[in-house]
Amino acid sequence: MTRTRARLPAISLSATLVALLSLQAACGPADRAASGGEQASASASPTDGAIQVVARDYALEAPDSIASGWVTFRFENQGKETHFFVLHQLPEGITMQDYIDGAAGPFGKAMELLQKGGTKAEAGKILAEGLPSWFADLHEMGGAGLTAPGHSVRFSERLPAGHYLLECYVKNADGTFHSGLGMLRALTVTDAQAGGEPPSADLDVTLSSQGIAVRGTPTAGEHVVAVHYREQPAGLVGYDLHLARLGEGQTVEQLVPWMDWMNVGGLEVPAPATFLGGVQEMPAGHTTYVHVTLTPGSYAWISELGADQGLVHPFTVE
Ligand SMILES: [Cu+2]
Repeated sequence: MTRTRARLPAISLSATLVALLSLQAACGPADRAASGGEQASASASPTDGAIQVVARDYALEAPDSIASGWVTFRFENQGKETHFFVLHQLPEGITMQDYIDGAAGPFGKAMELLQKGGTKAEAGKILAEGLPSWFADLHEMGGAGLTAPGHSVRFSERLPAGHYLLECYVKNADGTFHSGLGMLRALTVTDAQAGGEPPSADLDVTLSSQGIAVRGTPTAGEHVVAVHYREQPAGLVGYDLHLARLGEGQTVEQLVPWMDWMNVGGLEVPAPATFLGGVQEMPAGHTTYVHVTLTPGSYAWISELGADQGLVHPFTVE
């Protein structure tokens, strides 16, 4: 199990890269995302001071640059599909084009193998041997969890200065990654200090290989959840946290395999739950804060990585 898990992060990242390859093939979207300037920048709301990121089918609207330190995002899904955004921090001197170029060969080969029925472990071996060495210095630095159409999520995280990519790699029913349709965008985090502070939390969630540990009672109403990343497995993608509301006939058993894009139908919309946001992975030792509003019903906290290995926590709100 350990060997399999160690490879999962690298394989999960391939969702990102396959999407980038699609972008490269299309040329237009890659140019647009790289320049950043052609997309309308969402203006910050005067009422809450959060950095606004808007998802549409298929684009991410956000500022071109923001200050570093504790920052608060508000991610709003104005599309008709479920979306998220991850924040990839690029190593010093590495550009979006380097990222695309470095990934093209290995991920193309890995995908080809998977489509022919190869195993995840075999695909992981291709990636481990083929990716450029700087991939080890690529950091996943948070972002918004899965968010259903018409919903939004507010969260705070501490971001260092650097060059980032925002990406949604949820897939359509035909297997097309959203980033391949335009949901990829560059973001610069400057040396200027945002000056924000983390909010006070009344619920705590801790992510580790032991699962999702929750402290506090998720009653109906508004909560601020502190998400602690106690450990992250080796690799480029780690544990994250999404809040799923389960409607009539929807089950955790259906949801778990959906979280893995490499499974048949995995990460393909329509999602088998109504996602109410969450926070993407950050390195071990970080804490992020996410605002949630609960009403009576059935829910689950769930991680994209490791959901089938215990990182799922169903709960009921009375
Ligand atoms: Cu999307």
